[in-house]
Amino acid sequence: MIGGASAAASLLPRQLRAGAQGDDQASHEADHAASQADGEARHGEHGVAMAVGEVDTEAMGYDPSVFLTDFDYGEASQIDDGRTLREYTIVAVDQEIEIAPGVFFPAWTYNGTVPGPTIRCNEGDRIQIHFSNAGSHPHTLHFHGIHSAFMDGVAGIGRGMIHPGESFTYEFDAEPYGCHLYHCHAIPLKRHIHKGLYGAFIVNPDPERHGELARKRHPDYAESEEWQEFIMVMNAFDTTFDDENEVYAVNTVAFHYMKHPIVIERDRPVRVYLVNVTEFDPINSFHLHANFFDYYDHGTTLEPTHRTIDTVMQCQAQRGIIEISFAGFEPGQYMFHAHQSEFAELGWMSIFEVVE
Ligand SMILES: [Cu+2]
Repeated sequence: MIGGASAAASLLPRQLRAGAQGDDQASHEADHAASQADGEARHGEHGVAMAVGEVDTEAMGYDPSVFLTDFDYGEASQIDDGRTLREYTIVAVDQEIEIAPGVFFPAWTYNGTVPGPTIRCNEGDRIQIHFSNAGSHPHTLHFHGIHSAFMDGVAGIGRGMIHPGESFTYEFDAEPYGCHLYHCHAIPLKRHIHKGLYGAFIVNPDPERHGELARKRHPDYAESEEWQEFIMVMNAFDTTFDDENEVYAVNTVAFHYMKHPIVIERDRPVRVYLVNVTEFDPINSFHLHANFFDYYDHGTTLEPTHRTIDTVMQCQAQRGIIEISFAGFEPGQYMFHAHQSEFAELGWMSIFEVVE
């Protein structure tokens, strides 16, 4: 967001504006006072400027702390050729969501939440997505992966637009293994994506095809059990509909994992499936404090594409897998955030709480 700050700020609660204008001493002090009155825990003497209060996750029917580890393997059955068929049901619905305390956004959603369900399966599985459009606009489901052109979920190609009231079953084999995504491909694309029609699509590598290294990423193998896995979708919201974002997050709710740090068992490795769907800003990033990590671009390799880095950037729809070890580290809070400071101060800031 460039230049839209003051217009946007007038529509945000005072606390979030204070967070957005951290250099302004008066608002900064007001933020401190409001925060202390609220009994909000502060991080450090100077504090981290962020929205105070809580989003009502129960009313919204979406809790980022639950979403983090909620992988949907669908309804599994066996088909004639011996493979596994996985069926998923996705309904597009218009749904208001709360993205920061008191900040509501009129989203278009898959199954009522932003992001939609994290669809996960094993490489080679047959996938059926039973899609219905109960929303107010035509939508599609466009998966990143290898599949027939007819099933691509793009306006004017194959089955094309699914109009309100219509249904269609998308069907394909899960290829290639990796960390992918799905989203609506209706026109205008930037509006349909930014309104909330996206989710992650994870395909576990098959150890029988790719060897031992694949085992640590496949739930049927003991080597995967020690891993602490999380899905993180970097997203943002244009609350004023001027093609600039006012609120940034991982998994939708600004500062959620600052207020509810992600607990990590120190001596078990961490794997983050990271997806960037941020609209309007060309690049987002993930930066970890006090540690380094390995990165697998698109998740389509079993050897890291970057080793020992502490920051990785992704353009829109880029994604990858981050692997972190805190083994032997001092227990405590390890921050991670977008290294675009503006995004961090407007909500994309989080904490790993590393415990022994
Ligand atoms: Cu759409």
